[in-house]
Amino acid sequence: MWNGPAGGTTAPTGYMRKSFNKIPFSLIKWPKGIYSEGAKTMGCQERGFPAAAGDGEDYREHQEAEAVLIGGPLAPRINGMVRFKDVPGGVEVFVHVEGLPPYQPAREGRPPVGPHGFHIHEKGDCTVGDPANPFTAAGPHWNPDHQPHGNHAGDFPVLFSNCGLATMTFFTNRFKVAEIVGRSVIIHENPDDYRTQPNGAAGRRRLACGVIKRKE
Ligand SMILES: [Cu+2]
Repeated sequence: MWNGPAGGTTAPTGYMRKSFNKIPFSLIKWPKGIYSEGAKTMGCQERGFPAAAGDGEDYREHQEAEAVLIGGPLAPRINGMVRFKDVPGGVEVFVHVEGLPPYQPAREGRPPVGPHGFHIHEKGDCTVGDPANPFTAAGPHWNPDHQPHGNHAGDFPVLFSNCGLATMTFFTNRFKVAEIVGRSVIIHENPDDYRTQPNGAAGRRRLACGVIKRKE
């Protein structure tokens, strides 16, 4: 539920919800070989991407998962959905979140509110815990290949709030859906700097959490 800006007009929430549910994943048709030269120079072919994207993949094994994001005590108006779909060479991620807090610039040594750090965290546990520092049960960023922060498999682009609404679609070749089921997605209060180690300034306080569940 998105209540609209204070004293403002009501957003067409019903419309957004309805249209969101109807949006299919925009299955990318990877033109064979179109990226192969670039991939060679970038060392991406060891990962089987993208020249060989889809080659040898069994499409019957392609999976989908979903996390319903619920705001915690610091941002109770947040609700949203993240969908994950296996596509050739990786996963397509589709995000729709409403009720994000208004942007506030950093001032007097306090960090800004928004754009919002956004990641997969290790544990699928959205227990609120301490209301002043919620969702710590979700653990750290999911980082299966021990990369520095900024290159964690679970490091996602930040969410920009547009009067509380953020939508985003992106592709990642860092995992398949089967690897993230049972983990969680977290929205943070602050932006991610993508470099503080291990994930210090990755948007400290946690606003919303959702457990990633397989979609049948
Ligand atoms: Cu995070």
